[in-house]
Amino acid sequence: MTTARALLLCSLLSPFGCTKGPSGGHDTETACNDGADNDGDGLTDCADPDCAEVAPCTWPTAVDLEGRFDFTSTAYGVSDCTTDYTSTVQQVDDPSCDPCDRVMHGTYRYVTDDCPSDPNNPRPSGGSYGFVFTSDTAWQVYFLDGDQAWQTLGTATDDGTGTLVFERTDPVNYQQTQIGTLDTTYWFSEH
Ligand SMILES: [Ca+2]
Ligand SMILES: [Ca+2]
Repeated sequence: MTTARALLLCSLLSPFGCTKGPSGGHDTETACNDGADNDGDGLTDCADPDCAEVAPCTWPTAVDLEGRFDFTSTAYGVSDCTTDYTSTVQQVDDPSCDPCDRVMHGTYRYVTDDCPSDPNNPRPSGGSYGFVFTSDTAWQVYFLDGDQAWQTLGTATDDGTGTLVFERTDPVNYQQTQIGTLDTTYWFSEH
């Protein structure tokens, strides 16, 4: 029997046919995220080429992040300021973000920071981000806040160059008066 015919028969008979080897298992990796080597070829989950096209194997495990907080003052005597940081966020095992396909954590390197420091609220040394990979060009982004609660940030969308950009603008209040606006931007790109 030719190989092609054997494969066709195999697929027609599946799941009763197509066993191979002493393990008697499947002939392909049937689940790409169960921690098991389903077809007994020594390659588990994403390490098996059978899973090459299957999420979550196609999802990134490391992403370069640039973050910017850009404060624009509308109050007399209050200056504009900007905080920029970079990070490489890496996949971590964190099931606490319930909807997330993946959680990534990274340490920050501050590039620019001319905003006033607050001794009671020092700059974070790193951060955790959660992602739902809605599509290749849109990700839902979550952020783990200082109280260890996941906050929904919104959608990062492809800017046309493969970098996914998240932007939002929030009012900044001081003693119940708005003193300016804060533009938050994250750029996520392939590591
Ligand atoms: Ca396998
Ligand atoms: Ca598997």
